[in-house]
Amino acid sequence: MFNVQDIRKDFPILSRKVNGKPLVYFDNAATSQTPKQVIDAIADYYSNYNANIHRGVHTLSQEATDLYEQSREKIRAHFNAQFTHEIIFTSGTTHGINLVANGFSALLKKDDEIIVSALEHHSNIVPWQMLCDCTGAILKVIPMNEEGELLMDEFDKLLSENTKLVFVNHISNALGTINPIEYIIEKAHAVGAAVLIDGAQSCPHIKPDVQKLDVDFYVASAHKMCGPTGVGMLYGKEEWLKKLPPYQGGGEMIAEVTFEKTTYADLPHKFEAGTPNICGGIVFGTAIDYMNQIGFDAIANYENELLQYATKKLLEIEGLKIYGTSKHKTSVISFNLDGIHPYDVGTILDKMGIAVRTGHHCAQPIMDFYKIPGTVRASFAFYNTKEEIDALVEGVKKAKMMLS
Ligand code: C6P
Repeated sequence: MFNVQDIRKDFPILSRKVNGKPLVYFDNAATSQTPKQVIDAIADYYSNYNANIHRGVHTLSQEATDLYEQSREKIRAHFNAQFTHEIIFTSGTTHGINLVANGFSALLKKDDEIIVSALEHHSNIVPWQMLCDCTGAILKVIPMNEEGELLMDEFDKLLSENTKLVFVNHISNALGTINPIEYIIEKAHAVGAAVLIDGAQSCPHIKPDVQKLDVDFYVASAHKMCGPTGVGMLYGKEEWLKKLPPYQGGGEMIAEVTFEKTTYADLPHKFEAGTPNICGGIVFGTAIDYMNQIGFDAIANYENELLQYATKKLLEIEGLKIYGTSKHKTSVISFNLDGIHPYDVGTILDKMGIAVRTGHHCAQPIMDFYKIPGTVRASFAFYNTKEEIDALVEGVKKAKMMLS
């Protein structure tokens, strides 16, 4: 049974005060909060297992290696990858995307085409621009409508035999739109293009099945799903990971090194040069266990309730406009008050203990589309409550009064 008050007891930070007021944390799309199960697992690792992995014959090193590899298997099971070696530990979504982009620099040629969408985070735009700069490939963009939805008719028109790669986020961080990735993957594959899905914003709400999706690459960050910062995962189909060259050279990713020639380690180690975030990798698995124990269906249902409630309440405020009004969206509300800068609203909300994000949310093209400098973004997680939304609504009303 989903009981939000019981769940809140798992998150120590939710009982602290900010500026003398109870913290209302609505910046979950930036990073989620950490349950004590994960905090305890971090302490347990450093108290009992801390050692470098894949290197030592000593017991600590072997135990840490086992925990790390068990976590990789947990991640495989969660995303339903076929093989554990298709899961690469990264430092986060950005790292995963750059790893793939770098790999494709060896496979693309001039005038090959790459498609991204108008809803992308900068980390799913800039690496592809850099890739185009060095290969002569061409970047094309799926446009969006006022509701913040991608135009699939336009996507169909962009596809051709020149399309080699398609990169789209599963859920927009700035607007919350859930993109039709099943359609995108099917159509891209029909012209022989590979697809990378940026799951940074979907993984806190949805349990993706990479085999069912038949996606080529899927990336995520642990810190958006109750885990720590500095760790994430890249799923890649075995055939693609074998084709891509390594991203970084160093320890761990080699089979044999001489000054004449180096051979590379098998997957997944080929892409994991250097000492990784060992503790982070291990407790990523703990965070996934925690979320699965609550259940992704229960999470999605409850967050949708929060989204509907907050949307209705916020729209009762005159002069408030919500950006991103697709029927298919997660618990993100991006909004502005008529004639008031989002930064000012965010600053006043902070004085009331309410944490929201303001600005372009690393998605400047979306703000350009709406011709605004940015928005106030409230993003809800399964540990938030309707009472907290009431506090937000009161806070926004107060901000409006003070700033009008
Ligand atoms: N978005 C937000 O406030 P990293 O920083 O590598 O963990 O994730 C980057 C990233 C990539 N794609 C999407 C869709 C994202 O939302 C993010 C991170 C945060 O919206 C911080 S900018």
